[in-house]
Amino acid sequence: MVQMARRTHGRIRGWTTDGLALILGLSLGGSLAWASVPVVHQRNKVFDPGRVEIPRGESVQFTNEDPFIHHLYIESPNFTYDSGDQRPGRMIRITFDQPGEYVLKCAIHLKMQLEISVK
Ligand SMILES: [Cu+2]
Repeated sequence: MVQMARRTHGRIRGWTTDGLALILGLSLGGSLAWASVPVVHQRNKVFDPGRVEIPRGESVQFTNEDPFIHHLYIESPNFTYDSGDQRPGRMIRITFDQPGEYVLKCAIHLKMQLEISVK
């Protein structure tokens, strides 16, 4: 899985999506800081990358690049989240205000897991 995340192909896709996020952020009146939000791709029923570390108060953006629905959720003692249906192409941002180690899962694809470390 680590090797997949390091493929050049993955990097190019990442740049493209960041560019799109920048354009969307500007068109929505957002600041340039919007583009610096870490992006996690959902592709082939895998989170890429499989782990992210962010400072407290920051957001992570998720992009469904699969041709089918995902459903993100977090169940933790100090933070719960449920995205509902995440249709293909839909971007979701989740903000983490509490420090801790979180596991983000997909309610549809049970093997999909992402570790999120909030410092
Ligand atoms: Cu899924």
